[in-house]
Amino acid sequence: MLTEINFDGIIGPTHNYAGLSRGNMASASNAGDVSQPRAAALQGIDKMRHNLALGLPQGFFAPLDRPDAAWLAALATDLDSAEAHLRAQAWSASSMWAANAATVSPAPDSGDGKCHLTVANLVTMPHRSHEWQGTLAQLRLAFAHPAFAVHGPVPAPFGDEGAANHMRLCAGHGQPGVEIFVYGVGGGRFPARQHLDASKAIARHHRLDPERTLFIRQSDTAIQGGAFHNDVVAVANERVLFTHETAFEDRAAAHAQIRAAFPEVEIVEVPASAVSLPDAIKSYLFNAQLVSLPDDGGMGLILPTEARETPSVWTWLEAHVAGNGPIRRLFPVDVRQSMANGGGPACLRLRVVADPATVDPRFMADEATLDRIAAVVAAHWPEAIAPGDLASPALTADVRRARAQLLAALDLTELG
Ligand code: SUG
Repeated sequence: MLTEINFDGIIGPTHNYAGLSRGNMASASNAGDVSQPRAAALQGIDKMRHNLALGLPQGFFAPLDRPDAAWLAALATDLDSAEAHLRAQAWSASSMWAANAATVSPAPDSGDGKCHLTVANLVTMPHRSHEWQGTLAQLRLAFAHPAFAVHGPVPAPFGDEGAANHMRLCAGHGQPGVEIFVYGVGGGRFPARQHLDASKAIARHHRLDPERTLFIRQSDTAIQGGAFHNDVVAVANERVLFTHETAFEDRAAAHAQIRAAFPEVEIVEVPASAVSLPDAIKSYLFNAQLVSLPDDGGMGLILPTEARETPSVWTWLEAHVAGNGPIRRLFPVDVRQSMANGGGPACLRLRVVADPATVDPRFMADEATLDRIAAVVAAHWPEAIAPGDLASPALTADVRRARAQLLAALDLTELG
């Protein structure tokens, strides 16, 4: 049975605030703060527990090997002598944001009946440009079954940031869908990270039907306002598109294209007059997991607690729920450590529609597995990392040991 599985990135022991992502307001404004890797990872695990308790299938990816000594070696330097900015880029735990791991096209959308995954090249940001090798190794392991086709990255310079700029509309997850690729056009103060040529290459690799594939331009207003990925201003689930008024460059044309390709769509648009773009970005209202609830057939929104603390956002949401909109329930979750780097609940997960029996079971979560992960985190993840700590050989040894303990606990040492 095809079902939606959310794979969350386990937040790695090197989680820190280095201000590496230009155009990402949270990353920039928290640069230099002291991070709390242990609390961060436990927050992520609690989110997974929350979603499991709702009856939603849950998987995970392991953190990558950081600091990335091989990447520094390719730059003819090492952890001791690297310039501070390169050292920070080698240390980043940014693979936690699994929405940027890959673009996924479920089997019913593809000409060959396989579920296709293309690992994201993430070339726009140096600290993320060396994620794809470790991510690809993991995708090849998790999705080794012939039900899947896993592709390498689109070549540079065509920036690809994975599922964060991709939405799917469908009658049910296992039904054929319409896939929407959202791209940006560069030239502004902040970079457009998703290139149209990358999105089109992925659609070809995934053998998508051109009639059911849309390419829509993200608005410059959104990008320059700090929405560095489309999933900061829009999210889709089944027949519902939940979006901010300013998400698309040509709003009317985008909505018309979507309605023409998928007439059953329900577009739930939040007007800028009700929630300003800065409030939407600060609260991460749209960086929520819009999920179909197994119990009652309605939809729920798993959103950051920051959304509840932003009056315009909470007022709009409560009115929507009271007014019988398609979002029936609101579930605030605390992922503050990730939020402070610009990663909300939706950034932390990659959606894969598949039969769970075809996924390597070592990547599937249940309560017992999450207990095991939490025990390793509690015992081995650093409590705090200050910017100056990245030069410490002792901390480097600690974080390497921490990840090795986790891989051993998950029987995933081959990712070593
Ligand atoms: O790529 N932050 C990430 C956040 C990614 C959010 N993902 C989605 N929207 N899907 C990014 O900007 C900050 C790291 C630092 O500054 O240390 C960072 O990489």
